[in-house]
Amino acid sequence: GAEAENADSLATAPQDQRYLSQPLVTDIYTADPSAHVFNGKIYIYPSHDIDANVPEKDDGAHFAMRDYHVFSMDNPDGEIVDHGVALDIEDIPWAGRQLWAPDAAFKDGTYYLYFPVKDKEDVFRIGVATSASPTGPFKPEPQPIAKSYSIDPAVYTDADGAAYMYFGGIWGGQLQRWSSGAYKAEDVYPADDKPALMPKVAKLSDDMLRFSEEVRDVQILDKEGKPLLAGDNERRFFEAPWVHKYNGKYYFSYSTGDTHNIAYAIGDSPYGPFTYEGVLLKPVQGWTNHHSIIEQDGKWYLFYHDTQLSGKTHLRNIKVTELKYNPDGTIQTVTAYNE
Ligand code: FUB
Repeated sequence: GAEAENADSLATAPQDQRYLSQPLVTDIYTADPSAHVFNGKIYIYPSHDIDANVPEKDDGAHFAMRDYHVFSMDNPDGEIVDHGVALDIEDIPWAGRQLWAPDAAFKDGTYYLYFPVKDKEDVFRIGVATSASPTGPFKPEPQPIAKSYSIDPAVYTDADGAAYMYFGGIWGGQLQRWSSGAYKAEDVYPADDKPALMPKVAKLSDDMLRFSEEVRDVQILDKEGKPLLAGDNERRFFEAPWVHKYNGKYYFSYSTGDTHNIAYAIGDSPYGPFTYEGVLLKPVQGWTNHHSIIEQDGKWYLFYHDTQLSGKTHLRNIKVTELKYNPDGTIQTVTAYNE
């Protein structure tokens, strides 16, 4: 209808059958949904998209977000509750601009919110904030996590209690500026026939506030055991890492960015290496594709976003659909559109 066509106003959820799923939230724009089950309930930690009137730029400057809201639901068909502002950029002493895709974790009675934001020198760092409640408000630590850089933190806690942070994003996410180990304000990409820039992983300290070891590369390999190449845009890592475990295997999934897939690779250790397996979510409306995967009551769910409500790449809306596996452990590819 007319409302849905007006890109500047939020429509009430249009039950549009061309879409596999409808937006979960319709009164604000939300993206990059990191979902978790805490105490049997689903909590979602998305980006909160706004129209900040920043002109569209190649490096993503128009994704100029300034706070986070946390959402909860008893199950994916249940009512979604907006718990309001959980963290505001004004309360992060070192933050400059662009509060991007967050994640959350729980340990020993405390909830941790991990978030990427550019510092005052315009360098992306990853921060952490804590709360006694899964919905916040979260209190940020005074400094970014030491030796953190780039974007899109995803924290996976293994069955033995060890927690790992995966992170990184090329292009607007600045990973290509760290090839030397230190930040250089210059984009350096490997040649197309060389190994691609790989996402990063580091084990977290017992207090969940620091890296307890040096940052390592996450190797994503082809079926021959060779690293995916920089020119392999259909398959190589771009941004949005996520890790989950299924039947004893570790699944590393991520966005291929300029080719817009959510791809996945499978390994035997949280550090990898991971062998490329396929695409779990085909491109969605809008440039970005960013997801998370959870299990609740024996069913698996894929949280993702598209731009159904706005038609604009930087004003997204989160969605959820069931995720299904084949008997051999591969994932059935999700197509978000019925047309
Ligand atoms: O939402 C801002 C950025 O866009 C995220 O950090 C990326 O993963 C992409 O979705």
